[in-house]
Amino acid sequence: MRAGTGRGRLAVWGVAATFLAGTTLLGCGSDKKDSTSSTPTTAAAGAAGTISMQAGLNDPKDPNIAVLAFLPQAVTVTAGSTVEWKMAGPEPHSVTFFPPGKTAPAPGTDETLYAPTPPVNGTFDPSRLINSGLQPLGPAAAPPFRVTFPTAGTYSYVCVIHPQMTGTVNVVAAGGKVDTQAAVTARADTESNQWLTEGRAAKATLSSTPPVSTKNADGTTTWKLQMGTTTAHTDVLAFAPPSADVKIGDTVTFVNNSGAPHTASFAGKGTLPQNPLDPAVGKPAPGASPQTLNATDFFNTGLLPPNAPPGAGPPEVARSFSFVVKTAGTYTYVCLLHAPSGMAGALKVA
Ligand SMILES: [Cu+2]
Repeated sequence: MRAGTGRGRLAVWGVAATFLAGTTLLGCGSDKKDSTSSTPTTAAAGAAGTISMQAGLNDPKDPNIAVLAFLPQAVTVTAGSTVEWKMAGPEPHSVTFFPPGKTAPAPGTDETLYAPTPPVNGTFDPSRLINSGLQPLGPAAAPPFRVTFPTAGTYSYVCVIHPQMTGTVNVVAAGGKVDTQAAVTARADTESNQWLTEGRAAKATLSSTPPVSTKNADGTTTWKLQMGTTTAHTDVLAFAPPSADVKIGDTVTFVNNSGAPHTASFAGKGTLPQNPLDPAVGKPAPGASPQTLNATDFFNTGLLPPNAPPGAGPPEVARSFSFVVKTAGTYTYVCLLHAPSGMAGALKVA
């Protein structure tokens, strides 16, 4: 139930790179050594050129913090110019322009959008879907997604798995006032710094919030562990607390109050599914709640759905998974979707 309907869809929703990709940043203030804009294009007014920007960003100081924004949010270019979006990862994103009369469906409801819509790099046509698909889907940054805009107009786009990620390309006739690459990079820096500050503050709050515990009639305790948090412009991909001390016989409840789907998955002596599309990712450990933590085999909450729209998601019970811990030990776990962003934790049972 909790992860039943739409499990397969959710599985691809949070699709993530298998390894932590080395991030190459376009406009991150925390990484001033900007590899992509060392030679700013001086796109003089009226001249068509290529403008380079960034789709999303993981904090170079803390990969748990994923900026959910196009950097910068808006660009203005001359008709005939090309805009390229860098997809550094590890969190995947899309650059998707919907044709008139169509809007982005709710995340996870149309898997066809996760694949690119050919031609992947080409000329913008406002009458059709222009879609990068989710990128990157592997350990390395994806090649930039490029679109050439022949006609003046204002064109909006979104990321199909992060509805809060929206952007605008303003295309003006030759001779109009347009952005230089330097201006675009500067705005990307300003915006990314702002969102990183927002995400870091949210993580600090999440990390400093003590776990909620409830005393049970039989003397045991039920511990509620949080799976990430979400702000207007970021996802914090971290468990809270990252390491929890509990006693044999206690109950642990993972609850997802964030805006992204998550799992808490224990490898035991086995191995974890590496591919977020693996059906095992979405499959919770079988049995009635609360289950018992299996100390030796793969043990999974399955995909717990997000509390989205913020605060108006499914009831908490549908976003939770509970189990009793009966064997002493230290048990590490990860989110199978966000392990590349360092989403991991430990339970210490004594
Ligand atoms: Cu996750």
